[in-house]
Amino acid sequence: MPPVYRGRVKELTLFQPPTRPWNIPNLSPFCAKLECYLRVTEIPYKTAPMQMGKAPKGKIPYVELADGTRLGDSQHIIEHLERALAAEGKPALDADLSSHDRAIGHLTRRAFEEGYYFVTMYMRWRTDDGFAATRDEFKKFIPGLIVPIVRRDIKKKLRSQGTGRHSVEEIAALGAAAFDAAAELLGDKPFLLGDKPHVVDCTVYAFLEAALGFPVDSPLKQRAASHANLVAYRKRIRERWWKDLGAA
Ligand SMILES: N[C@@H](CCC(=O)N[C@@H](CS)C(=O)NCC(=O)O)C(=O)O
Repeated sequence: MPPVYRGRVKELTLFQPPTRPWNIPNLSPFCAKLECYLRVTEIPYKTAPMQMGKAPKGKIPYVELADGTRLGDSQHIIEHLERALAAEGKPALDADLSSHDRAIGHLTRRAFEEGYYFVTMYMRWRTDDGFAATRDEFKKFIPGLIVPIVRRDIKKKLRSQGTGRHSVEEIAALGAAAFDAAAELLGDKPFLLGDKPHVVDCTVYAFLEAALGFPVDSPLKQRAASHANLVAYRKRIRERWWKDLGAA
């Protein structure tokens, strides 16, 4: 497949956690989404470890543009870059979408980012075996003593958001429904909305990596892995844009 876009938008710096845990792009699915977008669009970038105090929205990812402007929120950053590509007369990743497909992409993306995200957090932080694997990765870049404090904070947030009130079985069913729906939408197409990737693919790919790459087995992981088309989709994107990670 030819490159989707050979960009001239100037090099930016992507601030994110500095590791590639479990042979996946990033601990943070939002960082993985944005980095995937940068790779697919061939926008030049370098990475640097985040400093939360400098994050414009207090969250990761955030970027610093060539002119020194800092932007936060993966989607805000992508929308800025989509406009920058269009201003250069280059096709933005989602420029070819019909309004119907744009709506499907938007709703699918939001289902993962605002719904399934909390399932990921639950599996990593709320379950004891999930936490053991997560703690080992966090200890690579934050002091080990802080990790239980982060856990306490995340468990509190999960409870107030609502996901933390469910049993692990209920969570597995919620998460499975997201992958069942993504598999149905993908069907036998190469990408969710057709023959080429769009922003929604960066999101779904990032969450698929988080689920399939997580080293703790669970009915949820098994359900995601049971969709042969999703497994092939992950492989297709890795082989094209994440060669440096090697095979899954
Ligand atoms: N809507 C944001 C969500 C970013 C987000 O939730 N990032 C998490 C890491 S996956 C974070 O920064 N958490 C730290 C915190 O909430 O303090 C985006 O798309 O960038």
